[in-house]
Amino acid sequence: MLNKLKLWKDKNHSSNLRERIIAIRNQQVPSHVAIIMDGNGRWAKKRALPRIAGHHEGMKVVRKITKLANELGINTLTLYAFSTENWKRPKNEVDYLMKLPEEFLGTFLPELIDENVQVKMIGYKDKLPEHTRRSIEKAMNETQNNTGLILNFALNYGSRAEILEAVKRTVTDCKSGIMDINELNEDLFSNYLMTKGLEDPDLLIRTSGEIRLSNFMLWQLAYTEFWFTDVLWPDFEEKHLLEAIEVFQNRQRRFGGV
Ligand code: V0D
Repeated sequence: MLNKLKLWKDKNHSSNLRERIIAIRNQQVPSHVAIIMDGNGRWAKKRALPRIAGHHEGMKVVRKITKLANELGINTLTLYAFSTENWKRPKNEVDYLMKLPEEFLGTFLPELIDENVQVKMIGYKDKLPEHTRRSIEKAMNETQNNTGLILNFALNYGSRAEILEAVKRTVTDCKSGIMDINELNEDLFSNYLMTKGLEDPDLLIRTSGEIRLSNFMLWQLAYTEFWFTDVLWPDFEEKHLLEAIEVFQNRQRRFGGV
């Protein structure tokens, strides 16, 4: 394409994004958006690249989408980065994935701090390699007093295990008398989940054409709007998040009402 034409198109494209961001911000923005970031392996396969190349590309998209979520005024962005099932993948792939938090934070933590982002995590921390856990904990510590977007990574997370764990601790507290079983309700039970203190998601996005939950936030997604796309996570762009939120806002307008 002619350079001039390409420049014109880029400029036009970004001004289109700016207008959409403003329009979205003028309506009800989903407070908590959760994303199942699927399709990194498929993206790599299509290009005859190793799967880890897809994961690396996906990491860059995380940065882009975090920035946009912050600009949109979203309060919490939960990203499903690694499930309890993902340990079954080849060792070299798992080893590589476990280096991504360090690489991501090594590159982007200063910017996140600059943007007032709080880094959080849900999932079983104890099973993560020491180096992975330490870099995430350092980021959580350094951003804990920030008041902007909560960037919440679901890592080694599985929802049934989370619920079962919560049930066990609830029973323990009932037996010891800390909790009265007759007082136990949905709100009190929620405090036993890993998402304690976080709102339930308003919008769930899953990429890569899979239409299922795969053991993700089963309790928390009870009233959530779902938006699915065939776009693979490494191909996910700003315009896709904007589209998801526009659809969300249209549904709210049509069904939200009284
Ligand atoms: C690979 C697509 C960022 C999904 C995104 C360990 C699969 C890129 C993180 C990250 C992953 C996690 C915690 C944190 C900071 C960054 C990440 C994993 C995979 C699994 F504090 N991207 N990313 N973690 N991928």
